[in-house]
Amino acid sequence: MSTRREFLTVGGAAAVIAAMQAGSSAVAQAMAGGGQVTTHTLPELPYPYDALEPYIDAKTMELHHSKHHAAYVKGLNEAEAALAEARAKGDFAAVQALSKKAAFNGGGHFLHSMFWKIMAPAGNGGGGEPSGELAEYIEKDFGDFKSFRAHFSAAAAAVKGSGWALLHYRPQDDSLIILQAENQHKLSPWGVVPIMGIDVWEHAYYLKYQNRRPEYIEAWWNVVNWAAVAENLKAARKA
Ligand code: MN3
Repeated sequence: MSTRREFLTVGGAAAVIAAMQAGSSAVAQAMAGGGQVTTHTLPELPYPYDALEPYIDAKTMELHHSKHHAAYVKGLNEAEAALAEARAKGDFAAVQALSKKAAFNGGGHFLHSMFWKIMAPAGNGGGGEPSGELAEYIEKDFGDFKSFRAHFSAAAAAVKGSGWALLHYRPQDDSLIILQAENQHKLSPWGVVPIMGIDVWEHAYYLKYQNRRPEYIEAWWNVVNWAAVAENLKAARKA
């Protein structure tokens, strides 16, 4: 407790960094006057790096998780700590750049955290078709699974540059919609809850598929964890 109190009295970004380095709890309350700052952490993958072979290669998974996703977590923590520091000082000169940084990295952290969970080894949780409530929603909102899959694949293939195809739950009318995200935070509307997504940044597939993004998308369907997507739908409906 005394260490904690020391952090609280020091204040400023240095104390946040010290708190992070000391491996303190998820919440670093080191900002005197700047409010509580949550520290985000890189989630473990629910399977080994080579588990999605041959559809997604181990090297891609390792780089994607340990480098790319880790960088978004770091960027989000930095942006939020800097925003808290600006708040404490009442100096918002950098607020636009920091807000952009927080949105970009926060989008990256959230989407990747979902992405790992909605995949599973082919034939061992991954692949096949959805069932139950999720299948009923897909039929209601897209006609049938084949049409849904064609629409989702087309959205993924057509993302301009870096981005995602996303399946959202829209609580306003209790429906599922397919949209895209440019980068990791632009193009989808407010109020929807992403329950499934495919990362189509080149870092997600270039080592194995080079410029053949449609081939990666086709392969990806073999590792979709429909049970996890169904869980996401259930949670989104409850919320
Ligand atoms: Mn990515």
